[in-house]
Amino acid sequence: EALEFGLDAPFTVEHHDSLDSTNRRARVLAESGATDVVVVADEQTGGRGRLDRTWESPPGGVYLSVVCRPDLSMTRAPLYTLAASVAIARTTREAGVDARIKWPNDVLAGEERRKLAGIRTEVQGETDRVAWLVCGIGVNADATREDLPEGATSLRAEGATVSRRVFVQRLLETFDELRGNPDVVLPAWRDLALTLGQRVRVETPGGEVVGEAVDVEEPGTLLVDTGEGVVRVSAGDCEHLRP
Ligand code: BT5
Repeated sequence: EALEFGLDAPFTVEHHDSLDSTNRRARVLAESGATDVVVVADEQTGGRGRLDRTWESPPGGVYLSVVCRPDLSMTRAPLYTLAASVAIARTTREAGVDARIKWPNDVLAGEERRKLAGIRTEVQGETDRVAWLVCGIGVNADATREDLPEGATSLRAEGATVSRRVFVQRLLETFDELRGNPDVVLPAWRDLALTLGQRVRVETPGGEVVGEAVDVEEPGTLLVDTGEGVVRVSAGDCEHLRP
């Protein structure tokens, strides 16, 4: 079903009432050569987080996946996750809700810094050339906190007064402006980041890194000052520690 979004961005939107996972559907489209297609669902029955985690996807959320074919090396793909997090945070702030970014892929909202949104980027290609990239975005919208996992929040629970339709529209327009534009994405990310300046513990594939998060650099690498030097972390789970 095609939905009239009246988008000011070059995307074709494919809308579903319910899907197992918009990323899964987007991967099928990507494999068959599609680009600049956005798969949107009102609920997911098998929403995925990073790795093999679950993304709880009750009805009335924003679940979407953007299929892109950027002219990009594989190592730079995390720039798309950064662009998505900036787009989510900006769109949320436009809706009157305080939102900040937690490295690498969370958007937190409200004074309690609860998780409002997450991003799962999947990418396929050769080392020096991305074939396709699927940027999956989940934003809790109409759900109450009781319908969501512990520590989560939604646009509605934070008092936002935006419809899901307008939110998706603005989100996609902002994402389109930012993608592939590292000179804009990185400064915008720094401005919205909650992680920078904090003491963090990052679980990386190579072990744990503890220290102060001092900066982010291309393509999304977190710089952590451990006291014995600066460690560059390109992937992992980050926890903000109390000072
Ligand atoms: C993420 O993973 O945050 C990425 C989420 C991406 C979801 C979108 S929805 C559209 C597209 N289609 C998909 O199938 N996925 C993408 P991660 O950083 O691994 O965080 C996952 C963890 O967040 C879980 O283990 C829970 O602890 C928590 N969580 C699960 N559902 C949540 C929700 N609705 N709101 C807040 N936190 C949640």
